[in-house]
Amino acid sequence: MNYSTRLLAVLAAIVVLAFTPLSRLCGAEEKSASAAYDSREHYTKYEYRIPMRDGVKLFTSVLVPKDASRSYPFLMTRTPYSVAPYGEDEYSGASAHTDLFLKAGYIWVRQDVRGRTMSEGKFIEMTPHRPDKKSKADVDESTDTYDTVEWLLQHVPNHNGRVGIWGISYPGFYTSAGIIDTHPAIKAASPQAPVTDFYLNDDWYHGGAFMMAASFDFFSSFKPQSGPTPPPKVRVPFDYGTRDGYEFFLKLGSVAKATALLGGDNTGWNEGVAHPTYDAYWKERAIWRHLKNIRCAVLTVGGWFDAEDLMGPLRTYRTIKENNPDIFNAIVMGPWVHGGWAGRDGRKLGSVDFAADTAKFYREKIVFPFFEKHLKDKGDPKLPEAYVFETGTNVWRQYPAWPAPGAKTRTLYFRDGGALSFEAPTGAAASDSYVSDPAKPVPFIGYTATGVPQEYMVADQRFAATRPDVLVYVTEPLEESLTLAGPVSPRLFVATTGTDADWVVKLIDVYPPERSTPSATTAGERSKDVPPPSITLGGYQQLVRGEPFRGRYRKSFEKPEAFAPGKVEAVNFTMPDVNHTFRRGHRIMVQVQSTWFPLVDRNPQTFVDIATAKPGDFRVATQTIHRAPGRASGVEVSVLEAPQNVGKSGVSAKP
Ligand code: PG9
Repeated sequence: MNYSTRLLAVLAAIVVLAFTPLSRLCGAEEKSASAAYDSREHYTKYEYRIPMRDGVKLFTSVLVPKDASRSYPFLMTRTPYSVAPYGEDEYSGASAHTDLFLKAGYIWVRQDVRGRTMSEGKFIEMTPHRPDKKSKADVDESTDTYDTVEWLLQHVPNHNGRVGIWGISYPGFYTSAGIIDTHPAIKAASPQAPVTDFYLNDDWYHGGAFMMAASFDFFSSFKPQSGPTPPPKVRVPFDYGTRDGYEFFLKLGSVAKATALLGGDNTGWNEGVAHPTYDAYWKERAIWRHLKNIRCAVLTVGGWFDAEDLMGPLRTYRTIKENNPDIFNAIVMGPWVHGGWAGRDGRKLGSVDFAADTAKFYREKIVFPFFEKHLKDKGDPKLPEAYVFETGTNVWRQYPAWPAPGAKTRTLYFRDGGALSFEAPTGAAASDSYVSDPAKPVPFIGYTATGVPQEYMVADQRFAATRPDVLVYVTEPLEESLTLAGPVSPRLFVATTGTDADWVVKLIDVYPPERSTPSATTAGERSKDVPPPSITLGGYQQLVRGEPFRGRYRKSFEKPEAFAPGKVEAVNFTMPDVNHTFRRGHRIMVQVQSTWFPLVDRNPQTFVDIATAKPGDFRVATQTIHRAPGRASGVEVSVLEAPQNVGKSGVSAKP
């Protein structure tokens, strides 16, 4: 997650006015017509240091509407990323994501969480929830939220007694954690891209593999602090000394070397790297295990192309549904990157065009009406339990639950000659092999960049398809469109000449060669590192979903196990859901490889501690994928025969 991504995520989480001039935060930020909206004219800003039950004071900015002729609900976000600018005379411009609310009138609350920026106390990564509280010293995000709400209700005038909470990414985690044992005044919450389990596919580890480039980029700017500390006037991004992240991390060698680059005292990074298995450190931070006793309406939001916290919203919605069946609990999944629903127009990502301003539709027709209904009894958007954007056809779908009811699990099998088919193999033993060399890992993007360019989640995979260390399986052109609506689960039968290996599986939509639609990106729009846009999308291999799995965890994330060289073993894992239609004439492709660099740190392909692996530990290995009866490798998908026709994007007719 590069710095500007996180800033956008924070900005997007601000329902209260961003106090930093928008133009400085995200230059490319859409300048909505209402960006002229002047909060200073309509709101008075106050800053408080609110005492928690253990005495720690949390810095809280509050904007109160000047019009005292009516009362207003609170809308709050709690963040580790600062509520700058500080000072009761410091305001900043609205954004596309906030002006709807600002004009409608809310008491806007933003709080530095415990131990961050101007708040007192000790910051703990993803504060573990304390289910058995015995004294005022037993605090967590649920108690800090409860105490903050109590204080606001008693000290802020003109409120209507109701509170909403939301936030994106880390602020999404604080939203989820804050509604456990919900304060009675909290009537609505929207955890958005909520960090939900750092080890099970949110941010740090995916399939047990370390998401190195993103984590390094994030922690290079998210530093520990001791005591209330104002944010730096100017944030200086980490200097990689090159624009080529692939070269940077290859030269670095092992993850342990990165620790030194971050100063050696970066507790967040150090803790994450020190726990490569799913141990108590991660389990006690897995907030989804405590999403109980929630007594407010919940609208969870996520993006199908969120490189950071895509599993989080899916897991949050599912767990809240299981544990709190009597509340309004809904999920929105759009064609967005991390936080992309907040400030951008949600029309495009890289070369892919979703044919409508999906983020504007979400803001105006989904999240704004959600809070207006539950915090003001104004209107009723009659939201479905699942409001999901179907990529490929580019329409919004409404379902009574997610995954879409009626979806059927089928397996796409790897077949002879690189074929991919719903027909299982019947012939004699067969397999495909490739040589995986950690010194020449498969890049995750086909151009140079540092950090993780967000568009990689839909990028053209042709740069990888031609590599000898990438297996490619592809269907014939589809005679009928095929819609996937649910998880994607690789089912592999593998062997390696090493004693450990990573298995990266990528589900890809191959456009027909004659497709002439121009690419969504134009010269003016692409970021510094995105390649020149393909003038047409003919033959484009769009990544739909891709994830790594570290083979040593095939039996348990708690107890890694070496491979016996040459022994055939099952490697099964599940990738985050998709809702994608492969149109008629397109092909479905699956690529399999054992490196994905530097998105994922390299597996030495020997059974050693990876973070501290030495150059001699990194060995070439031959990886084999079996595809014969009884060892029929493939990918399980959720096929939805007849998705409900909801109409053009943004116009949701009743199904
Ligand atoms: N997903 C980002 C993150 C949170 C916590 C740790 C590491 C990364 C974020 O945008 O907040």
